[in-house]
Amino acid sequence: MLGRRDALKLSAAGAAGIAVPGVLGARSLRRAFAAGPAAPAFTRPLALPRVLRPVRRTMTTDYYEMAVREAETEILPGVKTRVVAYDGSFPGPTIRALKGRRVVVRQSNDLDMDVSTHLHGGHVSPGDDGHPAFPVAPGDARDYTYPNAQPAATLWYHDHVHHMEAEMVFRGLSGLYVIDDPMEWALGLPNGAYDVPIVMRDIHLDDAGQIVWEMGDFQNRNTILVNGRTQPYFEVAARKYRLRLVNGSNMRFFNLSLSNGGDLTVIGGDGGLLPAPQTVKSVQLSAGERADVVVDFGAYEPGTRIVLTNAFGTDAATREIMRFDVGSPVRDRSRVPDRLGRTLALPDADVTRDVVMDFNPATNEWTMDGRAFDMNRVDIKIKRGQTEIWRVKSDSTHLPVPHNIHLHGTHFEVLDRDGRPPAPHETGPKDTVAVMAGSTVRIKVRYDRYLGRYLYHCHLLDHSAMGMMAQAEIVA
Ligand SMILES: [Cu+2]
Repeated sequence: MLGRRDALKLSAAGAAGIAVPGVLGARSLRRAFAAGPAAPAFTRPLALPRVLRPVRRTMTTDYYEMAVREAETEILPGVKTRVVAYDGSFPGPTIRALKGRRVVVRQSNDLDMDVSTHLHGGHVSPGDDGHPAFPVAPGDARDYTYPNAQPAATLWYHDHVHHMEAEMVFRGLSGLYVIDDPMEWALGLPNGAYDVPIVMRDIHLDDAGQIVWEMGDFQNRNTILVNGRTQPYFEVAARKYRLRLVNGSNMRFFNLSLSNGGDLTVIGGDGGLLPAPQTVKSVQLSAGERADVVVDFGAYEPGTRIVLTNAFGTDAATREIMRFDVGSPVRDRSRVPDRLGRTLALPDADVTRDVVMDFNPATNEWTMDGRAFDMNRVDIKIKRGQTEIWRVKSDSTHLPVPHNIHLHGTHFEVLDRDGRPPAPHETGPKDTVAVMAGSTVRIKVRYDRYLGRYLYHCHLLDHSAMGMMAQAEIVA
């Protein structure tokens, strides 16, 4: 947490045009800014992103097409907000893939600038990973091939174009990508209409309801959206639901709980199902992280209203994310078995390396191991199949702010955080993990698929766009 002096320092940095970092709990700083336009809470129903239909199916492959273009959406009731959107949808359309069945997405670019689409959490070849070295030029298109040879999981796709990813994601370029698995269906978890995406993000709107983009402008992003709308309500039957919680913010961390103190049963994390369900009272998600939770609304009386609460919020608009309105009981045959997925079960590590995330006050750049990103530079070479332990440290000497780390191309195990065990939602395969100011998270990593270059970076996108990114080359 920041003290007042730190907040003042950050305030000065902001005035000087420096990328102001995302700050948890900087209440004194936040109060200095006026809130944006607001809609009354819980007046509109939860919107569900539309599910994209394949344009063609073969024995092995589902083919999709979408265009990146400008569009208008109704974030606030009755107000048209200009966004940049996949296929004109905000958030982008959902792709539901099947494990073991290939997906090819043709992304065409109707903007007047480059784009590059990354499937976050997907195990895909370096050429299909949305690396900024392979952008799609205006008027062009690119086919991205996703093998889906990985466990069922809640993934998301978003823009990763060089230096502009933070702005483009902020303006709307992200969407859900869910890998389903018939083996998972056999577990009996809530599915169909009871499997619901909850994609949360913050945004800064001006008085006319238009997006205000400024790098590092965390303290003004005080409007929270769920599936693209402010503070929706969701009428649920009195039964179990699977909620796919996704933090699609650029920088904001959420600490989520139910306002009635009810249980959240975490069943999955970034990389798919946890080994076993974990019943908790709260789940903390940094930008880019996901957690699948089951909530049994059958435990509550019809008519009960439960707010999904963010303990990191500083006012009603940032604390009260959405509301569940419990309706009548319905037959519920779903269950949460005691055993779900698997750990990566990686062997003992061959190599240990340190990764240090820091800020360089001389250049105003965010750095990984003292350097800002250069896409023509390989920062580390890793032998394919080798198990490594990374000690990832958020160095708080220059700016005491939280970061996280996201690895492209593989999953990792979270070993510990400052010597303490990982949080319940961190007990399965992960691709993104929070690294709080001054703390060190140890992860165990193995790249065992493709050779080539993969990014690793802070997923506070205003940080990665300002240098906090590096690349590993996987070698034979
Ligand atoms: Cu960061």
